[in-house]
Amino acid sequence: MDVKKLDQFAKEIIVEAGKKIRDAFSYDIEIETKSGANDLVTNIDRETELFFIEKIKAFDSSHRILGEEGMGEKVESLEGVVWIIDPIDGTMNFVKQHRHFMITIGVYVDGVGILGYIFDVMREDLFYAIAGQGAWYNDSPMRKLQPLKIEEAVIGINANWVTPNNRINHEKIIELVRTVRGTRSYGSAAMEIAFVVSGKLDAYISMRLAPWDIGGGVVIAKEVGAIATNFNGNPFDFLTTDTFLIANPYIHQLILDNYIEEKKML
Ligand code: 2AM
Ligand code: CA
Repeated sequence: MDVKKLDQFAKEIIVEAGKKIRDAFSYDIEIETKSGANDLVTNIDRETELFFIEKIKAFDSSHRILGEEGMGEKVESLEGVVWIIDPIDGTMNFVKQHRHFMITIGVYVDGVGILGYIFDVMREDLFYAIAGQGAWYNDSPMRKLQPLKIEEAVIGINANWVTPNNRINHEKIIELVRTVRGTRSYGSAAMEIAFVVSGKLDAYISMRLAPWDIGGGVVIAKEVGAIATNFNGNPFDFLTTDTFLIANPYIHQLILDNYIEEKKML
């Protein structure tokens, strides 16, 4: 497989899709809810996913597409070449803020990530990696993550988890928030992952992510030495939703051991 050519093609369609999404702000965006009132989808999410499917199938019809909006074929295994796509990650930001939403794509061959992309559509900023060759922020190579202490860390976490909830022990999260230098919450998992791999955040914690939220990000993570696991310290399960912690390698285990205590689901 010609990875360079595939990378070139992926970048072209991501940039083109980004332009289409920015142009959509001049038209009507139709907003619907999915699993609940805060789970949004728009016609633009669907149109963007279809755009990717058409382009990829024309490039190589044997490639399969696992997209959040489910417009590709049903993907139940990661055999062969699979593109894991979130056409808009952070749909609430897209609808409400008109910024801070990402296109994110991971290309997997027999379950192994070979290309990863996170594209900030409004800033036209691209974080990407080619497995084994390194990671880049636009044209600049990204550095390996450097040692740091937990007290110096800035972490991404949703404020919900600092309040009593049935997923994790919030008292431990309060301790974590008091220990670190600062917290942020951006509303796009892919954006928070892009920030961790480029050292703008030192960890990001989420109770429930889907394969398309992280498929691109974990490929980039590997190249810069960021560690990405579920709360058990195991690799994320790509065929379902899972808990997720991505962090600077110097604090990943420490966060898991000291601050994350999952509650048993009834
Ligand atoms: P989305 O905007 O593509 O749905 C914070 O809301 C982050 O979690 C966003 O990146 C969002 O992606 C993702 N997210 C929202 N609801 C989710 C769900 N039910 N399962 C997995 N990820 C979800
Ligand atoms: Ca999405």
